[in-house]
Amino acid sequence: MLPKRSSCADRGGNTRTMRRLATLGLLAIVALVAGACQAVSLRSPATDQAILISDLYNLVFAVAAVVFFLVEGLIVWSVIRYRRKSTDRGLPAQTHGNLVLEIVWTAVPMVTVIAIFLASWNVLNVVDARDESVAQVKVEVVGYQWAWKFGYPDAGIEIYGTAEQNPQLVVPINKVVQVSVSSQDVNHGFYIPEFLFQRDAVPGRVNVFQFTPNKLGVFNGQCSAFCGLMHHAMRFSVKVVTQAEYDAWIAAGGPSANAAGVATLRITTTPVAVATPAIVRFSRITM
Ligand SMILES: [Cu+2]
Repeated sequence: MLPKRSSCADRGGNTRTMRRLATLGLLAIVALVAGACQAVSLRSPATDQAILISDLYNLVFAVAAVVFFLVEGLIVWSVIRYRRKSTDRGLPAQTHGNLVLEIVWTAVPMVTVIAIFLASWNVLNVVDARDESVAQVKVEVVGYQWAWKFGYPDAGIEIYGTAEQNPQLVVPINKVVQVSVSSQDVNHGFYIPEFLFQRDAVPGRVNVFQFTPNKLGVFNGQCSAFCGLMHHAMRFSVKVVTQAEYDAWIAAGGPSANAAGVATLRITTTPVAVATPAIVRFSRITM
């Protein structure tokens, strides 16, 4: 029969267990914060509007992190500080109500939520704001199963993508670009992660938005609405170039027939009929 452990040994064991739990908790918090920071910084904003959205994300994340550590810290502190000891008999002294505490934990969340609401409202208004008179490039985007059409009405250029050859939108840096997005069949979603922006492409409706790219480079986009079996093929990209490069691109009539990745794109001024494969044709269910 094993000898019974003394209460001193019990306390020593409890202390070691608490220390191990505290260490594990600390490691978990560090891993969580590191992972969250990486997730937040995965996409660096590439438009003026995206910077505002990114700042809003970071603000909300910072507030959420403070609330998390405050609440979890108080819970852990209470559990450790007021845990039952071997010498305890019965319940501790009970406290009912604390006016100051109740005012604080009502007012602080209220002020926090109102501040986040006002910041979000401000960013939403800026991102959704559009003024046709300041648009320096106008683009028409049409989604169809399973690609995109990009049109430059002022230059008479239309680019039709296919599921195999994803189209590329070319825009100049630091210029206000106005996009009119619609669909010719089902709902699609025009989404560019680095722009931190998505807008629905809806049949029979034209959604208009503006953005100002502020980084040179190629930014990949993807249809964000599940629109059928080949939804995954609805990719595209946005190439941000200098004004001189953009002017040369427009003067050349759009993508070069010899350029890699656009060789099979059709450049035309008349819409093409887009065939829908039988395998992805859906019929309406009527009762
Ligand atoms: Cu789609």
